Amino acid sequence: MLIPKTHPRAASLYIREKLVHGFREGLVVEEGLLAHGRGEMFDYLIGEKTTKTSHKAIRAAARALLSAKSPVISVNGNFAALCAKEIVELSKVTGAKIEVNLFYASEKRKKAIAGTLKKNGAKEILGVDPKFSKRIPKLDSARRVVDKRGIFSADVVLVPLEDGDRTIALKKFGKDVITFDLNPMSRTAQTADITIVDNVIRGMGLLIKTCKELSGKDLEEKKFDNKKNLKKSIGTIRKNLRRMANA
Ligand code: PTJ
Repeated sequence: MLIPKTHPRAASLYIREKLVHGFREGLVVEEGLLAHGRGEMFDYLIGEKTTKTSHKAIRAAARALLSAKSPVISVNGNFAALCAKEIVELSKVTGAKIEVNLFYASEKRKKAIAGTLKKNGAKEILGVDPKFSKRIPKLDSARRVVDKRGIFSADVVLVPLEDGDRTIALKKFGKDVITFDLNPMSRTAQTADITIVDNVIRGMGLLIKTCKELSGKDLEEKKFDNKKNLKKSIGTIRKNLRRMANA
């Protein structure tokens, strides 16, 4: 990587390089590069920083993960390329299982992703052994195939970085869904129980830190209104656009 730290866009160029590296390593599919471009655009619009609204969602997500009975972190190619170390750490802090679940499913890529997570310290990776496959009803994409020890029997699922109909199907199947999505208007963002409108690169570290702070504490239920939070994120984008248009 040849990006000088003083470059005005060093952080976002570094994230892009990480993803391209993941692509060359066989973790990320070509379409994942396009998905990243969508994310970059929304990151620009939210100001390339974790907003107050996102901090609130991160706290709600930490509570939900820590109080879950069987939490699962669902991992796709982009998430593995950007956050392998953090996925493993979050799993250790919360006791969540890690499951590989792909839209563009291939056995080769599943193995590559599982291998990267194991290199980063994961002990067990679900979603790679067809012996345990089950189907989520009312879902057409390859994402419907899940592990019966993981997403199938989970109560809370972290589903980052996807704009699709899986969240609705998971909700109908009785799961609580947490997502990271830079686009507050995506289908996943709009249908999840808790949407963290932040880049996984920034948000995952903060989620881990918050889980560590709350771990072992009394997690009395706190009201979290996702719709209200999403409206605030859209408001931030609107404000930034207005500022840019008037500059
Ligand atoms: O690895 P696979 O086969 O499961 O495929 C994964 C991709 C990402 C290709 C697939 O899930 C996909 O096509 O995603 P979408 O539908 O483009 O949605 C990606 C969503 O994530 C968009 O709403 C983006 O704004 C958002 N996003 C992209 N990069 C980031 C992000 N959100 C948080 N952090 C990011 N770094």
